[in-house]
Amino acid sequence: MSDIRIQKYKNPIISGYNPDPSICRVGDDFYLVNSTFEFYPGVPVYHSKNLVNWELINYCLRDKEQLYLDGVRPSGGIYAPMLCYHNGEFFMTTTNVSHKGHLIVHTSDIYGEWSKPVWIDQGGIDPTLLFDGEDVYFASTSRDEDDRDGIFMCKINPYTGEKLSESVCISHGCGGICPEGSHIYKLNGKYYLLLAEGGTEYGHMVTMQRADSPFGPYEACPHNPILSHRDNPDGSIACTGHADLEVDQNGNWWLVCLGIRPSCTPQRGLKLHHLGRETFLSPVIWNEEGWPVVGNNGRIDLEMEGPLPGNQVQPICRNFTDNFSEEKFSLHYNWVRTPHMENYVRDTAAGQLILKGTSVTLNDMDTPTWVGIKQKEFDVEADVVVSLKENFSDSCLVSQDSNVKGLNKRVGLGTFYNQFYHYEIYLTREDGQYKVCLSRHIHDMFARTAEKVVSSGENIHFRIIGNPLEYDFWYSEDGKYYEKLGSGATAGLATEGTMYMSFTGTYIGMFSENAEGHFRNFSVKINKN
Ligand code: 6LW
Repeated sequence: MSDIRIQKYKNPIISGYNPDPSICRVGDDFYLVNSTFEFYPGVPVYHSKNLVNWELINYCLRDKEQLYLDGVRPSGGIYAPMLCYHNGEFFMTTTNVSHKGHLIVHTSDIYGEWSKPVWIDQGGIDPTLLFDGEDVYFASTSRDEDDRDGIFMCKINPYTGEKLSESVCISHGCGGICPEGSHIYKLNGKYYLLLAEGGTEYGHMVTMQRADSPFGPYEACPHNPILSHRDNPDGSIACTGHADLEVDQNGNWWLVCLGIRPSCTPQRGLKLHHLGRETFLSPVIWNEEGWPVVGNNGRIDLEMEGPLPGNQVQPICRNFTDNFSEEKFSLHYNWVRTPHMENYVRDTAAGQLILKGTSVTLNDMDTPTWVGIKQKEFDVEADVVVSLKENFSDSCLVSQDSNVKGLNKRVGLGTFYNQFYHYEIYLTREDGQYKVCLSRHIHDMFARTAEKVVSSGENIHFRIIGNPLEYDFWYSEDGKYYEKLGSGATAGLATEGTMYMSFTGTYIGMFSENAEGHFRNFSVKINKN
């Protein structure tokens, strides 16, 4: 047994858009999964030995049968997952709210391919599994005959998805709206039901119940909610909820949950976030009455300490660089819906990424030629060198709308939340001139807000400098002298402001539309503030 040291660590443990975490342990290895919605691949798998240093090692869902995303609306697709391990196999269940609902995949190699999906005929979202002797229980949210939200459960065959019992309501929660995110644990002969309630916004909370049978009746923890920041509106963390529990190899308990870091200071009186809902960690102790106590009496902080398992916590570096010398894309790259990979060429000899744009743009509910990484901190500096190669004549690029002429042929770098919320600096050519431009899409407004003529379409350096409140867009023709083209408020990409309920976070990515873009030396560095 490793000597157990109380170590300090920083939250979030997995930063950027990584919501709805579920964790499981095998020996002294921890694995964690998150939701992915309309982004590809589906359901990232992270690995850690100490619960603080996490490595992205795989995705559960890749092929079309596992992950159908064609035409999926923003924040549709893959909702909350659950990961567990039983008798040498990993099982992951989640919901594709845009295609057939709840699915289960399994594998004996978490670094390898996952099985074809089986589908479960039960409503709602937020599925979870409990292996209990010969029985496998499947629970999710759903609605009863009075249209009341609740947690419903049935027995299933996890390999076929066959229901082996009727779905019955086991809980309506502990009084909060939207009881969801259920996980069931068998401890000391009792069944513990962990829920998210209050909705994933600023009223979010985690509740606990327990019963002698998995089907209840459940009694509520006397100090519910066991975790919430709903009464702490000006804190540096908010919206904590949607949790999962795991015990480490030393017998110490831990909770992972989602939370947000508001991008606006309390003085601004606004509560906005654009990095997405992130994954946080807290130590848990069980009191004498057999109920869990999370963190600092139900609150967590950006800096915490606990008897972390495994090795010494290592410094965390969240910088990302890609000189395109490797054949494969890093696992940190994501795409919007299922990509047409023939439009993405890693030209390792020339150290460049060729993005073959099509007529699909960042504004479309489709698959643009775009690839990005999650923005992991507020203070970032993103850089790339771009060349515009034209494979269309000017004549076919007359824009449908004369005042956005030239938006058609675009290659560039941007901050992307979804098709209605994105800012980008890009290169175009119109009327025989090369221009660098800044365009911004917020709600139903999409416009070019700045432009400058440049001498060529070759090797233009783009730079985005982000801070909690603003993105500044810079360009250079020689890589030495940079000129600021314009700015965009991070508030324009905040989850709270989206005109349709959304659950994701901001990416920094490269794109091409109606032209071919050649990209070199892409990097996103965290600026120490
Ligand atoms: C998730 C559910 C939720 O499935 O949001 O608001 C969904 N609550 O727990 C997407 O994260």
